[in-house]
Amino acid sequence: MRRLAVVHHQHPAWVQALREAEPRLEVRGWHPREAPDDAWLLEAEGLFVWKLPPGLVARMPRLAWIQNSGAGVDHLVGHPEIPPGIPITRADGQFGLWMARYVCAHLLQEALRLEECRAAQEERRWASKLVPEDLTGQVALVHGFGRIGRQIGRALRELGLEVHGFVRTPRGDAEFPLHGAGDLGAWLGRGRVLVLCAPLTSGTRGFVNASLLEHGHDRLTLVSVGRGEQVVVPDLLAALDRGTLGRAVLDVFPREPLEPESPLWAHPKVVVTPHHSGPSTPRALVLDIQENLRRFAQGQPVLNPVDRALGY
Ligand code: OXD
Repeated sequence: MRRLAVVHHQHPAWVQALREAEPRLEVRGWHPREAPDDAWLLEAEGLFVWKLPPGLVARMPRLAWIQNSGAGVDHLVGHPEIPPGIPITRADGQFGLWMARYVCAHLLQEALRLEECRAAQEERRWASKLVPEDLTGQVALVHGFGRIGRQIGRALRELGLEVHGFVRTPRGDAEFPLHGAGDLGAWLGRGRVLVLCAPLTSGTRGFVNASLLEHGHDRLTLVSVGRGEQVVVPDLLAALDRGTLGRAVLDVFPREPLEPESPLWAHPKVVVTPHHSGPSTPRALVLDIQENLRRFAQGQPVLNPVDRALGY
């Protein structure tokens, strides 16, 4: 039986889901702060992990596969302790639907003027002038168009928006126009909403900065669900204050939890949520990696390892 070590702050739930998904594996789990059983780890060939504790990989001489417990692998791809030949796989299948709901919920809250309706209700005021905004034909710009971005794009299209995807390498697509990420600035002026859901790489770190945001306008809403490090926070605040950005809905931050003294908390045009747009549920995530669990149990190479040079 091949061994899969689970090192995760919620290891009992993951161990149970992984054992159920692939009974041919021997699965054991530890909290990242707990000392694992070194003798058992010596023979383990697989590792299921979120934040990699320092020194762990060195205790696993037979390690042949790392499965990330989420979509973003930015914390793993450049990790100096992981030898180059070890395949790293990610799991993003469950997040698209959650994140699509998140993006649509925040956009609809604005368009339907729900906060103003609630305020009017509290004053027992019949606010007949609170006309909802028509989103039909308005432009949604989705930066990052893998499985997650596409699902967000589909949901926005169902709401009536015209969706454009922005990707590292522009390509033809049967469903949506896809542009190079470098063209995003030229599109910002037309955008009603800009969704950030690309992986964090050297190319996306800090790319939402003053020079991009100067192309925006005061009715543009930015929704960030990928990685906080893609947004330069002082530049974002300056854009909101200057009116080249209308509102920012932020689920991810350069440092998490967001520090109490951050100006983002109190800014009237910022919505802060606690990195909850794509919750990981063991059952759904394990379904997404079922085939690789099967292959690993049978000693076959896993499918779709991330490209560590590209960073995703
Ligand atoms: C992920 C996350 O990358 O939860 O999966 O942020």
